[in-house]
Amino acid sequence: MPRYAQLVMGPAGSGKSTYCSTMVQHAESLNRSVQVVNLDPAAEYFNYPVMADIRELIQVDDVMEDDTLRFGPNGGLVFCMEYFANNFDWLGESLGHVEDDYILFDCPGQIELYTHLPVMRQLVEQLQQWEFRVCGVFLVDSQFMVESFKFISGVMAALSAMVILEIPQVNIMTKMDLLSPKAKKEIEKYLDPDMYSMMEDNSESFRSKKFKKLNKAICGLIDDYSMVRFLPFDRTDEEGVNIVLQNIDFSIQYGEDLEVKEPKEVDEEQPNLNYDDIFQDKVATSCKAEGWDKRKKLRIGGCLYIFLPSSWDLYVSFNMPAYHSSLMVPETRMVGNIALLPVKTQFKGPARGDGIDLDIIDEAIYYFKANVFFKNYEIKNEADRTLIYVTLYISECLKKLQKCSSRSQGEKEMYTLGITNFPIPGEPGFPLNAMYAKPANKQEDEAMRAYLQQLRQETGLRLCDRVFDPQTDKPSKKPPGTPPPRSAGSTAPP
Ligand SMILES: Nc1nc2c(ncn2[C@@H]2O[C@H](COP(=O)(O)OP(=O)(O)OP(=O)(O)O)[C@@H](O)[C@H]2O)c(=O)[nH]1
Ligand SMILES: [Mg+2]
Repeated sequence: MPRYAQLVMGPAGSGKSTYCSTMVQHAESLNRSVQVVNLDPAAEYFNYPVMADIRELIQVDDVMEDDTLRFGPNGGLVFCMEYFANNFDWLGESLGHVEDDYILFDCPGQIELYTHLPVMRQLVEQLQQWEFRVCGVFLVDSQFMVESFKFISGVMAALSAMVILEIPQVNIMTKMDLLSPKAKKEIEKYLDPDMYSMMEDNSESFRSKKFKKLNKAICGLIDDYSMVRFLPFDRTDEEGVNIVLQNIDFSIQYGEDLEVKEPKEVDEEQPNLNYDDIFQDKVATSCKAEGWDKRKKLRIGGCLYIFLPSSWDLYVSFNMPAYHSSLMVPETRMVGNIALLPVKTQFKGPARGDGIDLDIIDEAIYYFKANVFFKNYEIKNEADRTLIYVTLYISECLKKLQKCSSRSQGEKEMYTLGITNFPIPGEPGFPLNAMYAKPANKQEDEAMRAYLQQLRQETGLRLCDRVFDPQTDKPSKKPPGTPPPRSAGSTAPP
């Protein structure tokens, strides 16, 4: 069984230790066990129980007081970390070997560790030998990121760690709770940055014209390869903390065995079963057994169910026919076996379709109520796969939106969810791998990610239009989509 680790990195004071204690508390609330190892030999205070502490091996103060070494604080720390790299046995003994364990490593803040010193890379390799799947979590303080040139240097620091460590990395902007409402609005554009337009908008804030070309080249490189994105982290916002944890879990495939269950075929031989009871019962017992906080999808004997918040009243009859997309035409582009259908949207991505009347998101919203609870949905063409993806995503959005008290809060939630790094077909966390083909190559991988993100962002925005009452700004609680009054099996929306 694999083991899981987060390497919590970032500049001094960026909030690494606070992040670790917030994550431990959050994991406890989910009934999950997450433990922390302090790897900062200069740490004076942290607010979490440690399973191991590097200061038992070596401390910066002792090194600085040593008359033969004569190090200052920074040199002393580097010495400690090198000593640590030569004594990984100490860590191995402290960690022991527990299957399925999940450990956060609270690292020191010296930036040299993530730019050119080999110790963090050696640590990663050692952890991998001990069967850990390691995710880098790079923290930057949001208060220092609200200006373009500071942002670019923050991005470069994060990139440097990515390049050195060569592991999945999730970048996080911390201390979001400290930003003023104006700064919060401002920072949104830095989370998933469009570097070219940032460069244009802020050209006067770059101090020297001399470096304009260089800055432009760096911005272009970052933008072209979508190399750095940030997730916001507000320690007071439980939902936001959960999004961060989910992103990291996806990147190290934590819980891949927990996602979709295939219980025994029960319904075929027993035609008079009460499906409602089976569904409720299965959801309740599975959620409890796995310590899940949700659960959204569940398979029972070949049927896919999506669990929704009860307040949305989205239950539809078990025998409701499934509705199919009418948008498949012969020249439709594909990514994997998903139709890359054009979408009416302002979000960037490969499928901006201007002037089209009805798009796949319209269809998915329209048929949502009917399709969300379907039996044996038969995929008739590649556009149906796009439809199913959007349908599943709508159910995720509704769970979030029902907790939002205003449209602006809803839009914010939808933005964050839209840019979340969900797994794509072929990756272990993707729930419908049996029906979806993984991308054939790197280009297709990039196109698929970009398309699915574009779909998510536009879907979230359109749901806000439907969910929030323009008069009261409150959720209207009307479910999106109503099954059209037509005969079973009909496929085209009006
Ligand atoms: N309001 C607020 N304060 C935070 C947050 N995260 C950290 N802080 C504060 O920022 C300071 C530094 O936080 P730490 O968690 O110690 O940062 P660190 O990255 O571990 O620092 P070093 O280990 O010294 O590099 C402390 O005073 C924290 O209370 C946050 O999300 N919100
Ligand atoms: Mg710390």
